[in-house]
Amino acid sequence: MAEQVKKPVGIMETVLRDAHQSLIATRMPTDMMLPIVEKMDKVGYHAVECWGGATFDASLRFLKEDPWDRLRKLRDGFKNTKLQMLFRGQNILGYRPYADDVVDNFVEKSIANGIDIIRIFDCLNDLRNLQAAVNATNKVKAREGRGHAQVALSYTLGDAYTMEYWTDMARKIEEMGADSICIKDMAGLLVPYKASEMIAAMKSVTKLPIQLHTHYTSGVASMTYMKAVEAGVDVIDCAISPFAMGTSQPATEVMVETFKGTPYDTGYDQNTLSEIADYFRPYRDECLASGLLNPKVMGVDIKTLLYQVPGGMLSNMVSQLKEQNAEDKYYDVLREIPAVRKDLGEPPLVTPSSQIVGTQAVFNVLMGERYKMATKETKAVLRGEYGQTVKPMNQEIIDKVIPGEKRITCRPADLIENEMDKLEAEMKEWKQQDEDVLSYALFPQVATDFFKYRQAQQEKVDMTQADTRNAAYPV
Ligand SMILES: [Mn+2]
Repeated sequence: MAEQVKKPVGIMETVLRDAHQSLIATRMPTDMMLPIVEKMDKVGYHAVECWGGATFDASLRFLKEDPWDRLRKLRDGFKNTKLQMLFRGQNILGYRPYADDVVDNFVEKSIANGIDIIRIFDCLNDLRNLQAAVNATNKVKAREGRGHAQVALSYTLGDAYTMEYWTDMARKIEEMGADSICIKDMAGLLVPYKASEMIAAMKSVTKLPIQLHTHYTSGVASMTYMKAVEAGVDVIDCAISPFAMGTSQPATEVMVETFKGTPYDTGYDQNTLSEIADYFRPYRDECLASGLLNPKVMGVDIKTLLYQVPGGMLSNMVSQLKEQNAEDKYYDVLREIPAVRKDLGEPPLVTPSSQIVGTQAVFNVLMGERYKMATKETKAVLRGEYGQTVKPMNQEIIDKVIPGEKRITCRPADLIENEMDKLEAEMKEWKQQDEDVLSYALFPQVATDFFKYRQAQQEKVDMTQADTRNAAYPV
């Protein structure tokens, strides 16, 4: 091995985004992050992930923090390290498709406030839904030399998802002007030898760097990373040990040690990493003591591999069934999920398709008749409003749920008129910075509540504390 050419693997540290999203419902406050930034900045990480839909939502909703302000503070602290965010394609950080002018503006402001790398994904892997965000990033890059568009493929299993499918997508991503590719395995479904095969196949058709993202949920993640690195993957997503494993990512220190002395050696200093772990460990203990971190999510959930359903989706489903006093229907719903997924064109299960498929499956079982009731979102998927699925949707279900309705075959956002002016007009009484319009665009009610709270704080009025209702965010 010593004679092999050196090819250090990069690590993206997820503790400031996905790790706390996966383990403690995205509740890490900015004040917890800032004291360790200077040390983290010394490691030499490929990037630090620090922003995304759930962090944005939870900041406004539960922590009563301005997510833009968090980003600016992190940017101030990270002098050498690239900052990365997760972006839901045309849905931005929200749950519905937005007009291109909102996508454009959001990308502009994200980079202006400190983001370097934007990881853009679509819940249907419909690349048309990613093009506007990629173009917007490239526009900033051409102008300012900063900004990197990473297109993420949501990894999933199913008849349609052959090696030809993945290599074909890799080619198309290169053609659409992206800077790198991510394989985003939300549920930990990618097993080690499959990862070897997939990375090698993708590397044979594209020159773009490839980054792998997975979760430890099913227990295979570190083996998957090892095989992927051997097959040539460029970057892996890891979390510092106190916030690693379980539904989070493999531990950073473990991966660093694994590749030490090999051609893939990261060169990171274990002492620095150890100091970072020391910083986060008491916070982990605190989260365990308060119940925010449930030891249940730290184990291996083999059901993930058996049912191919992301962990977060299972827990949502259990709470929906509980509300209806129908917990005995758990296995009926588990069987119904793949059936609904097939009806809807076999999409990957990731926000928001995971919620749409899961909720419809619960309805189908509880109503005693499939699609007796369809959710607004199921109807929208069937109409094509979320984009094109890799397989055709079930015509019988289309005829039953949206009889005679017109379906969309173009890029959905082509039908959405620019909306920035309208959004600004709706919220202008609260606007203190341009970014506020974007917060409002994504989460109108939550952002408005935050603006009221902020104003009350500024006027020193004592307002009711943040809503602490538990919410789970699929990752
Ligand atoms: Mn994730």
